[in-house]
Amino acid sequence: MKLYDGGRAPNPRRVRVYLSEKGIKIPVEQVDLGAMAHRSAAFAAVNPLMRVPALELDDGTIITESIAICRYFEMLHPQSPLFGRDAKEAAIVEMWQRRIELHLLAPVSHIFRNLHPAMAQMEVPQVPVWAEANKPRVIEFLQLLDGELGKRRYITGENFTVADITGLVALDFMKPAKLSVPDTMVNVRRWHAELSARPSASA
Ligand SMILES: N[C@@H](CCC(=O)N[C@@H](CS)C(=O)NCC(=O)O)C(=O)O
Repeated sequence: MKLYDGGRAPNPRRVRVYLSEKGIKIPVEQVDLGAMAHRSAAFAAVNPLMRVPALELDDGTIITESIAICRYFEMLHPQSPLFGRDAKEAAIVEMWQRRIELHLLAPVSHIFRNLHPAMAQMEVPQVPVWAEANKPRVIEFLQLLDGELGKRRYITGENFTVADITGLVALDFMKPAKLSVPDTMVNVRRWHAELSARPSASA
């Protein structure tokens, strides 16, 4: 088994944080995104979408999509559960994971990719107006999160889950995208501080 990782990029980090939370260690191969190694013929043979992370199993099966990779390990290592403990919790975790992925991680990513000069080679063409259009969407969703996080410790309840991992990675990714959580959003700030204090945050 081998995980194709991608340094500081947010999606591979989701998998690393998940594996760290679970205490799972697997062989890793770094794919140098800065050098565009993910666009090489060799890596395109692994993932034709030319994106990381990707997990290669011993039988040659390739699994891509960060959450699909985490789910694979969750079935093998069900304790402690990060995808919910019963039908209702699993649905709530799925709901928040998707909401955070679609309404926070994705818009932050659009902003970073379409404005940052370092992304000019990867995001072709860069569309600055699309980045700007996403800025208010980030704030709107953070407002929703702030209200929810006033009611409970983690985004799905009293237990840390994979939805919090997507939240941590998305919030951290705001920094290189030159965005910040407004001071007034005390609940998001408290949540971010708590997630950042977990040992897995350094993964
Ligand atoms: N939906 C995929 C997204 C994978 C993805 O977009 N990865 C980025 C790094 S965070 C990438 O490989 N980008 C390379 C590129 O855009 O050329 C997942 O959840 O893993």
